[in-house]
Amino acid sequence: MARLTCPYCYRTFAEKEMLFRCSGLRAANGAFCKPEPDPVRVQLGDRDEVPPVVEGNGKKLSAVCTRCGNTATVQICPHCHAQLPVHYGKIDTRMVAMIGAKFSGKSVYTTVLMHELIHRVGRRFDAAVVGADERTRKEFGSEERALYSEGVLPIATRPAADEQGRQPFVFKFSLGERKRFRSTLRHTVLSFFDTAGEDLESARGVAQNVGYLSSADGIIVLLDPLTVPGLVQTLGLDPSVLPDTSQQEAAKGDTPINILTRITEVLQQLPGVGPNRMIDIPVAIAFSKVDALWDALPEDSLLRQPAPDGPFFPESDSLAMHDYVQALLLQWEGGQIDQLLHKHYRTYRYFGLSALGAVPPAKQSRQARQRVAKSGIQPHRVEDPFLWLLSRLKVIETGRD
Ligand SMILES: Nc1nc2c(ncn2[C@@H]2O[C@H](COP(=O)(O)OP(=O)(O)OP(=O)(O)O)[C@@H](O)[C@H]2O)c(=O)[nH]1
Ligand SMILES: [Mg+2]
Ligand SMILES: [Zn+2]
Ligand SMILES: [Zn+2]
Repeated sequence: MARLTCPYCYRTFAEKEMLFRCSGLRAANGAFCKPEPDPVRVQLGDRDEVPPVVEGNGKKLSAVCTRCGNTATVQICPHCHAQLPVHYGKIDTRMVAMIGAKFSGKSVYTTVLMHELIHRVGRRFDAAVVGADERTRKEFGSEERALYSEGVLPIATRPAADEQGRQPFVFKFSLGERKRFRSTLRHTVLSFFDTAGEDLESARGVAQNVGYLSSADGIIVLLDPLTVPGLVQTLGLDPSVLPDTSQQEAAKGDTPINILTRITEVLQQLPGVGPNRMIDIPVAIAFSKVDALWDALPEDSLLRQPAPDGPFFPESDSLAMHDYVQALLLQWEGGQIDQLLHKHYRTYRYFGLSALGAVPPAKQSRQARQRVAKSGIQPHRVEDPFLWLLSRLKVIETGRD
């Protein structure tokens, strides 16, 4: 039996090791289990009062609480005690990891991508996308509100070491039964971990993400094109129109080739990979913030065209974009990035996207929070890398046209 991977802590376990949480309901004789903080959760920074942990008894979907006699059906991870999505052992889980340099746009991208999946892409595929747990729903809801209703951009994500409690967002993507591309109901659990940029600034920081990267079925690497050496000059972008924060941060931050080199070193340490074997995990190399390049690109540039929106993954459009970005990279930085990817990755593809769709205006003052442009949020091709991974993972069908 294949081992399961917890979408919250990315550790693996056998189905029979799964634990349960007591329902906390009053049993027939009046007994009930009082909620208290769970010491394992407290260590992770979660002090919520919850009913006690119940050991499994061989049955896969329930266990009996020895204290109150109630049947417990809530499955939890044996390592981190997080509540697992319903019938976890029975559904498909795909971990999609996202990683990127500081200031590359990961937090904004996560919020906008999820918003798009829930409100638009879900409908396009006749799929339902929902937060898989209370915390995801609550925290995603407040980040969505900040960005969409209040128009403020997130502050920098704190590094993992600072904050033990930082946990991935977990969503469930459910395709209905009547689809022409799928004949059975199918759930896919998607786990998104928003790394802090600092986590990638040292080999050690990257190594801390190794558990997360090594359990992933697909990886989205987000790269800020404005940090590609030579790009600003080659495109003739006027540096004064670039967002000043981006310039400052980019100067301090890391170049895409350095980031990719470190990620590659981590993935090469996985069992069965080694320095000379190719990495099998599909990797989407997504250039964020392409709106900042639009003015410098011709009107008919592929990076300015919207994506097709049929109920399948548009393979030929995606391949055309891949080739286009590959050619641009050759102009911009002499193809170093492409050489590295070509040498080490069996499956990689380039994407160009913009979560905001417009350059955010400069801040009014040093203390002010940065705001989105007056035109609002107009996402451009944010779902492309994600849909590509889903098509590689056989969750959605690939269109031939
Ligand atoms: N032009 C443009 N700028 C963007 C876009 N998305 C993000 N940005 C800018 O990039 C900044 C950083 O975005 P974040 O999402 O906070 O970046 P991050 O990768 O999470 O950063 P850390 O948490 O510090 O690692 C934002 O404050 C915006 O100024 C986009 O689609 N277009
Ligand atoms: Mg962030
Ligand atoms: Zn109980
Ligand atoms: Zn776990």
